[in-house]
Amino acid sequence: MQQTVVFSVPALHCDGCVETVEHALYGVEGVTSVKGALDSKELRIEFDPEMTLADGLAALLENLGFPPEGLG
Ligand SMILES: [Cu+2]
Repeated sequence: MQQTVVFSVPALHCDGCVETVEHALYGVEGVTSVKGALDSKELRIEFDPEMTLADGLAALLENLGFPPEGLG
């Protein structure tokens, strides 16, 4: 099974930011696709919900300094 979550991440300012979060998220077991969009400041993540959860992905982003908006 596959689940998609789209986070609004205002701290995504440049390609370097996108690369940082993509690299970190691809390191999470269960994450199969990460797409960051600078224009909309959105991060679309596809993952296997049996291996990881959206809450955990949000926490990881927060720890990286890219907190998703409208959560917690
Ligand atoms: Cu940046």
